[in-house]
Order: sequence, then C-alpha cells, then structure tokens
Amino acid sequence: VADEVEQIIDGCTGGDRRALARAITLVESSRPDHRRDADRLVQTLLPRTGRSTRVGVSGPPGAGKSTFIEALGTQLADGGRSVAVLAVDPSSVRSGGSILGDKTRMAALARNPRAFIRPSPSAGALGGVARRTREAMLVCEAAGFEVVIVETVGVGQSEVEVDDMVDTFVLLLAPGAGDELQGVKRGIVELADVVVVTKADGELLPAARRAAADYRQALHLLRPKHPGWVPPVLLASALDNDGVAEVWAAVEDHRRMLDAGGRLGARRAQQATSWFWHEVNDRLLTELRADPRVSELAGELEGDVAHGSISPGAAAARLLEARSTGD
Ligand SMILES: Nc1nc2c(ncn2[C@@H]2O[C@H](COP(=O)(O)OP(=O)(O)OP(=O)(O)O)[C@@H](O)[C@H]2O)c(=O)[nH]1
Ligand SMILES: [Mg+2]
Repeated sequence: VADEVEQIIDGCTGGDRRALARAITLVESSRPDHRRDADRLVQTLLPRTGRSTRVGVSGPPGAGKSTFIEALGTQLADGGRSVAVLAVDPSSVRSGGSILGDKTRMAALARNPRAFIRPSPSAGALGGVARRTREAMLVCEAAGFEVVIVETVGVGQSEVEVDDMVDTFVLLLAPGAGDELQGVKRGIVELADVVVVTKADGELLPAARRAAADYRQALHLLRPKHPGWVPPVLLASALDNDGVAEVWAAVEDHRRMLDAGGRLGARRAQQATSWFWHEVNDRLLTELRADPRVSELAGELEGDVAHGSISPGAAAARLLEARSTGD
C-alpha cells in the first residue's frame, strides 16, 4: 500500500493540482516528521526537476509585480505554456485554507487551467522562506510546469535569496519613485538581468520614459553580473498589456545567453551547493536549539554575554561543548 508521501508524489507527477498543493504544504511545514517526509518527497522528485525556466520577479512594494505577473502569466498560458507562480510575500498572512493570500490576487490567472498560483506564508523560521520556496519550485517543476515565476517584494535580503534560486532575475520599478528609494534600488539593480519600468501608460508614460533613461545610465556604471550581458531596460504596462511580450523575449534571450556558454548549468550547480550549506546551517541550529542541555545553558550564557562577564566567542565555544553527544 502506498503511503501518503508516495500518493502525493504520484499525484504530483500525474498533474493532480490537489496533490501539488499538498506537496507544497509539506515542504512548507517545519514539523520534524513533515520535514523528513518533505526530504523524501523532494529527493524522489529530483530526477524530474530542472526543466523549467525559473524567473524571479522582484521590486519595491506596489511596483506592480502581481499585476505584471498576471499579464505575463496569462500571455504564456494563452500561448500554451504552463506557469506556476510562487509569491513570497513577507507581509502576507496565511488565511486558513484559502488558496490566495490577501495581497496575491491575480484572479484571472488563478482561474487559468494552465496556471498554478501559490502564495508562500511568511512564517519566519530561520532561512525558512527561501528553503520552502526552492523546494516548492522543484515540486512545481516535477509536476511539469514549464515556467516557474517567483514574486518577492524587494525590501531587503529576500531578493538576494530569490536571485540565488532562479535563472533570470527581473526587476520591476514604478516610474517616479522618489530619490529616497535610490538606496534600496541600487542594491537590487545590481542583481537585475532585466529591468522593467512598470505602469508605462496614461499620465505616467513620460515619467516612465525618464525613469528608463535614468536606469539605463545607472546600469551603464555597474559592473556586469554576467560578462557580455547588459540588462535591458524595458517599458511595460500590465494594464494595457503593452510591452509584456517584449519582457518575456528578454527573459528568453537571457536564458539563451546562459545556455550557450554552459553558464546555466554552472549557475544552477553553484545555487545547489550554496543551498546545501544553508541547509546544513539551518539544521545544525535547529538541532542545537532542540538540545535540552544546550537550551538550558543558552539563557545563562546570553545573560553572561550581555553583562560582559564572558566574551561572545568563549560563550559560543562553551555552548557547543555542552551539546549532547551520540544518538
Ligand atoms: N497605471 C497602471 N497601474 C498599475 C499597473 N500595474 C499595476 N498598477 C497598479 O499599481 C498598484 C500596485 O499593483 P500590484 O500589482 O499589486 O503591485 P505589487 O508590486 O504586486 O505590490 P506588492 O505585492 O504589495 O508589493 C495597483 O493599484 C495596480 O492597479 C500598470 O501597468 N499601469
Ligand atoms: Mg504583489
């Protein structure tokens, strides 16, 4: 008799949406027994992964990411491709049982039979969102999705994590965002493979053109992320469905550039290696925190460190020495 994990695996690979949703719920869980099941699930699905185009879409709050992804996803789906969207929204809360979070609407795309949309819960376990999203991405690939899009709000580390799991990183910026945003933007502009100035319609069009010229100038001064690839700066209006196909063409160009030099394989290999060390890191910390001897001593040492009676380094050494050995 197939156990639950095997049923989920069979369902996923057979294209069953409910099984896919259950698989993602499993990889999102932090319960130790779920974690073991999730490890088995992802390991079993691994040979079926790697065939999709992995795209990250990031940008400041309100830049128009969801609206753009809905327009792009709909175009791709109408063109016969299957699209999975994983929305990592640090501010969204998972409403029990509901498919779509509050901020992740994409109503039209959600109804499209070739699309699958999944908001990621914020539940901020250490390194949690990135691991869950990576595994969710692999599960979607194994389920046969040809394009996987990861949406994230670019406000801090999240876009670096997303860049570390996708092939092509698309940065969306709204026109006329003030100078105060420049600092935030510079960090993420450096990660961008394709830059899109959104909302290039109506009254915003002139400001969008100016912004695009500014970004072209700025990108010129940056050291290229990939030698030989200058990130194009494009204008798009998701509202008018204008420029969306051009953005996709740029994503495909970028992907071809990576493919041609064997750089895609190298990039993905490097991403997997760095993910491995993140996993080691997270799991060691989880184990450490679960160790009764360690947790007993931890509070005490924290106090001593705060009072300055022991150095943080010496305290860390002592904490690690207290670990229970063997199992
Ligand atoms: N004029 C115009 N407005 C747009 C366009 N795309 C999005 N908007 C508006 O911009 C606002 C934000 O759009 P969203 O797609 O929710 O932006 P987002 O980047 O996903 O927002 P967060 O996920 O909250 O960070 C909404 O009021 C949209 O209607 C566009 O192409 N043209
Ligand atoms: Mg959004």
